Amino acid sequence: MASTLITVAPTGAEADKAAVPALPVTLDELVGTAKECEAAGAAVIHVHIRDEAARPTLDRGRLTATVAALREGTDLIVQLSTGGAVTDSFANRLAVLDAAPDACSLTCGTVNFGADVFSNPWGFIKELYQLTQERQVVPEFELFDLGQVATLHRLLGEFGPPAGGHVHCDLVMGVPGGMPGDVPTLAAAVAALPDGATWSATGIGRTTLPVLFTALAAGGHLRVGMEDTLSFARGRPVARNAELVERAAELARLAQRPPMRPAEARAFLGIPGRPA
Ligand code: KMH
Ligand code: ZN
Repeated sequence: MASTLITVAPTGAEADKAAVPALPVTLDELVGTAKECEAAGAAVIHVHIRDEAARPTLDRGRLTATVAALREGTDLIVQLSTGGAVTDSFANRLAVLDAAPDACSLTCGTVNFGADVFSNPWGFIKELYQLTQERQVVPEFELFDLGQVATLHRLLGEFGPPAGGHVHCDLVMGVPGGMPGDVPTLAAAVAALPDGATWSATGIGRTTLPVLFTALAAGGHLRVGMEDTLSFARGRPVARNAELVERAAELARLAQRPPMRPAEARAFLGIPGRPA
């Protein structure tokens, strides 16, 4: 039976800990969340970290310690964000790979991001991609808009396949400024992906559930977490990341595509197993 890859994105760079106390921002909170989410059915964790004041940071020492702690405490595939916050420099975003994660995000173009701009010019994309190939870090191609799918084709055409040899994408839908989180847009994006690529989808904010149901129906995989939504239901804030994973896992089981476990996910994504 086919299974469903569930990624949890527990923190993000945007939500404010003071306003959202359930957001995991310390290393202990992150590892605790990761354990609960693994038990609930996640196989990948998409990681943004915070500093001692709960502000987003790309501090190399903290990133390295985070990768080590997540590996120690879980079997999850550790995917570091190279998107960071909209204020992060390209140099710091490239340096994320120094923390030697299993995987990283790689966004395929610039997008309006609410009142901000999430900047990913071609020069940065190709430098980051070549670095992932050199370091053998498996990229997940984050696609916020249909034009970014064209850039993904260009990237693969010019620089060849990614580390691990398999192309896996994440459709990030419903960002104010990116593609909407609806059925026709998801269908169009999936139809435009490179042959052989697999994909997950996540819907930001109120597009979370429509995108989740559409992705399952279309044979895709799922990303959920407090990076993408802070509401479990209308008027009911998310209490724990794990409840979003539990809901995704339950729906995946109902669709007869149960959650993929981390070892299976490693084989699926082309990520080597951990040394014993
Ligand atoms: N925080 C956003 C500006 C990624 O992680 O690669 C970018 C983002 C994408 O979250
Ligand atoms: Zn992210």
